[in-house]
Amino acid sequence: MRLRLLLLLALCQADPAALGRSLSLRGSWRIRSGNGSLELPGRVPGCVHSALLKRGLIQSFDITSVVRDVNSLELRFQSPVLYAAQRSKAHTSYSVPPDCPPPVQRGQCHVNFIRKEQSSFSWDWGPSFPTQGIWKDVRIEAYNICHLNYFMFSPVYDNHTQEWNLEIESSFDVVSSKPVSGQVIVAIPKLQTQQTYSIELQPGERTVELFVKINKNVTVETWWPHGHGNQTGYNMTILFKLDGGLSIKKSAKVYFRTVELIEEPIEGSQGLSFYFKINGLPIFLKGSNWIPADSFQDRVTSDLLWLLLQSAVDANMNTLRVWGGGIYEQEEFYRLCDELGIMVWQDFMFACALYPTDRDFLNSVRAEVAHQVRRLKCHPSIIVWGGNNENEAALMMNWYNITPRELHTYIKDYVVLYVKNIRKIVLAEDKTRPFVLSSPTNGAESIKEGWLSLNPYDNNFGDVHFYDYISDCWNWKVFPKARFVSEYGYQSWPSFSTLEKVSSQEDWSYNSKFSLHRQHHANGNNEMLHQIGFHFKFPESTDPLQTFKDTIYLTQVMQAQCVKTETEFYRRSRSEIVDGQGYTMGALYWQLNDIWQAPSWASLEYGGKWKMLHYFARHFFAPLLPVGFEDQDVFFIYGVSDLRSDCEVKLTVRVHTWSSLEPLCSSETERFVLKAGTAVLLYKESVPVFLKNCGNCTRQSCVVSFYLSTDSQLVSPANYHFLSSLSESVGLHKAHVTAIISQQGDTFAFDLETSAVAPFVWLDVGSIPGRFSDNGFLMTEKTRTVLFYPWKPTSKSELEQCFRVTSLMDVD
Ligand code: BMA
Repeated sequence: MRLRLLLLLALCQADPAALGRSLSLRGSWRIRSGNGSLELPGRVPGCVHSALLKRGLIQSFDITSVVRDVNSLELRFQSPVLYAAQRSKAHTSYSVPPDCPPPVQRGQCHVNFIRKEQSSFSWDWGPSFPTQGIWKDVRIEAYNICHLNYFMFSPVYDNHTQEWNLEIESSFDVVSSKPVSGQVIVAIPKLQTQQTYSIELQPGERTVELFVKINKNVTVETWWPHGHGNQTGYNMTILFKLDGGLSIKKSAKVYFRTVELIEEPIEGSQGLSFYFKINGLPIFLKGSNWIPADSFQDRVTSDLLWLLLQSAVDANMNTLRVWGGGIYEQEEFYRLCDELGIMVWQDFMFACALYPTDRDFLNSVRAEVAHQVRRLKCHPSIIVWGGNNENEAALMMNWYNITPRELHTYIKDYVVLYVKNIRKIVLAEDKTRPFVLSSPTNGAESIKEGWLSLNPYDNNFGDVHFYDYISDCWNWKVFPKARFVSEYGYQSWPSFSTLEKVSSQEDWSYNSKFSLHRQHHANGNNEMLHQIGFHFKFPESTDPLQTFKDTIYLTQVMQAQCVKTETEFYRRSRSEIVDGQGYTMGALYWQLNDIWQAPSWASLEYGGKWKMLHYFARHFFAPLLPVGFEDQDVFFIYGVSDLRSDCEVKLTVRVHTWSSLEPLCSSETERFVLKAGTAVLLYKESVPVFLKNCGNCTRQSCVVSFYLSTDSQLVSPANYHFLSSLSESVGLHKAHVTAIISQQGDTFAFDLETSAVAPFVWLDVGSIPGRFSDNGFLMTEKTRTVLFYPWKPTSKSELEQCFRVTSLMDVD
């Protein structure tokens, strides 16, 4: 069919002066087919397809005429690697870096030219598996009146009337040639809310918007993040009763909560705050960053997602950032986050690259963004949308050596993609949560500077990412006293039982081909040794396999201790401004989970086994935590509370000598009130005075431990502070730790006994799935009971067979 575009020019109405310059031809046109069989309205800019679509004359694919009794469906896939290369080659006007990942990643090139999981072409923690195939559910839908394409809802709180409302949008494809009318009944029984609406759907794509007022005589219980309250949700049903006896029923869970991102001036500090309020309450975001759970998404089961997300909650996390180099996760992921109270910082999938903005690319992105926002916006867990990962930083810190002359082209592309398209679509589709353009970003300040800041890592604005593998991580002074730290971390190796499954004997050394091959971060293996070298002795066993296992253990000890020091610094910075910096309200370490068996920043190994860091996270993210640190020979303890109410506690400080299981000194404060949502100084003492008052202590021979308690009960984890590097410690003996295992219902008790003080006691049951109640701990008492929670049925004898214990002095 030949089509003609007709413009009805109202020349007589145009400004005559304008005729001499230029006259815009934008606006309403008419489209007529060559043979005149069809005529319809169109728009410029626009295209014939969008005009036909708008009129309902074409739909995504109508297969009515080709369907037979038996059908064969053939889908052809082009190599994503070749496709990306072709698209990059076709982009002749200028290059869009980076072309290829660093060689150490052994990956594929030009991933920024294809809308597919960016890390599937390799990453610094992952392999290159550029998958292709139908990786999500696919179906044929048959309908002859209309079809419900999207069903979306947003609870909205009316500050003025102090009432909850629910905005429901239902988008239909009406294929009937006549209007379809009927009734919609919305019911939320627990909230004693039921409303009926009459609707009429014209042919074509139609959206019905309903506004439901929640019965104000019933108290609506809000959804709270984990650690702050319940995750109450309400069952809702919607019934569309339409002409022709068609009825469509939908049910969903509705959760009510508000979210605000607060960026406002702070007294005594330059810049702006950057923190989230949920239901009006400021909340410190604690957690980590989520990457795809497998290279092959079809292997990601509900069970695996549950295991990983439950592990996040068990480690006292309340937030995960779905990082922009991965995928928009499956429905089950967000459903679990809703139910577990995990807040989600949801990136759009753009990471560590510049991106093209040609028409095809933008069209694809627009469809992607609109679809994801519609699909996901009903989830209370998602509290913020993020435009991309590190692309503001990539441009402004000039990662790709762009000359000043070329910069404006890339800045223009950045603004087109993230501001004029993604941001615009998100704000139009969803008014119930904030949108930040990038991570890290300076937030409002970046916007003020023209959407990109000169230094997106500014501690006084927005969020920062911070990595430093060179400085000693026990020195908190190297960490940024920023408003919000959304990425930071250190690598470690996964446990031997995890590696063993994908390697063989010749691979089991730190410098084997295998070890180098699996390390995708340049110099990563050396950086781990460098950090270990600051505080620990290297393994010197004559047995090479033992040396490998000891090195793995030390990388995990180092990582756990580094991330602990850093996280505790951020948590104790929530209530103070020091030298103009502070009010830190978020700590999300890099990264929660692993995509394969390899060294990485993760705290959960591929398959879900907890690394030592994850056990540490359970402590350093605890709602009540005493944090110890030193500054110029003075020892401080801060009390950090994430609780919603004040609590009355006392602080106990103990000093142990490495050589004895009896504490040397112990002191206790009076009971005091630790205010809700604060970090305050509880204790301050000069180290020499402190040591002098406690027998013959020296920095090398003693260690300090401390905890918060009420009269009868420990209310915080027991924390500790090392007064010297452990490689310089005096008096530590090799500890002989034994365990008696007994079954107690679904769990197993490990009754431990040690012959000496033992740092970093690591209990390992190899590949038996499950986790301990605690692990990697400092054992200063003779006995201790630890529970093992199996994830699959196991037995006492199986556990006894696999059980190994390692503590620091075993490494020699
Ligand atoms: C950050 C992330 C990832 C990366 C990690 C570790 O920059 O955004 O790109 O894997 O650091 O290098």
